[in-house]
Amino acid sequence: MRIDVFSIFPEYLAALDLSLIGKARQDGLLDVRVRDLRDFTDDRHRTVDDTPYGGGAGMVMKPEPWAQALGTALDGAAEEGARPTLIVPSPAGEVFTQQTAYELAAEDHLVFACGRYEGIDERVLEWAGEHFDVRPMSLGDYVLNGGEVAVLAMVEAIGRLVPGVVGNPESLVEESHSDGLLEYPVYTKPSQWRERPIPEVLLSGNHAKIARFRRDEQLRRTSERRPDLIARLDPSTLDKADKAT
Ligand code: 6GU
Repeated sequence: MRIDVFSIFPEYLAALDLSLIGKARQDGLLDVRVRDLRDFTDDRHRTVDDTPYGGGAGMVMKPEPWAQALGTALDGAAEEGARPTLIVPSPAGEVFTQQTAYELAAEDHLVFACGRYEGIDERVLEWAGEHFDVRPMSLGDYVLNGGEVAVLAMVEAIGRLVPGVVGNPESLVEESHSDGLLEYPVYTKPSQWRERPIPEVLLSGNHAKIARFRRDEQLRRTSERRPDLIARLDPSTLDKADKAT
């Protein structure tokens, strides 16, 4: 998978050299290209922003550097006529979920356009729609100073779902959100710690009972912490014992 990221703070994206995603890059599974938006300006001051038409606080990102930058993401595109997905991090976007991560992990080419200030001139997104599938995306209902931290989160969530990136794909099956529920609690040695034993069933060797215990804990936790997720569950994913819980 090819991933282009454009930002005026490319140093923020240095974390993509580390850990699982850094390893996937080294292994050739992810082709991540981070570029400085200012390299696509043509004035002495490398200007990327200007004052908003209609007035108001803050600055708006100018269209010309964005058009130059996004044009280079199309240049080396996999095939003629391919439409890469352009993700624009914004608190005004659609909420990014595990479902979104699965969808995007199946794409060949993702492009991230990190806005700063009050955002990017809207005409850039209109123009980009001619060449990209444009998706404004939000991490949740709070405001960050720019898209960079959101891109770190999204690239990690998407990249780990690309086949081969996570060594043991089984670990993707039982994690939070994979089945619409939060993950069950986990324990390791010692079995007794500061007067706290682990739940006895985990020592029983009874795999059916352990599975039932974990499933009940998932349901209990999710109801307590995220009732919104329970309301959105597909009823066909619940078994008889789930409904009794
Ligand atoms: Cl994706 N961008 C910014 N700037 N703020 C956010 C966000 C994204 N998601 C939540 N807040």
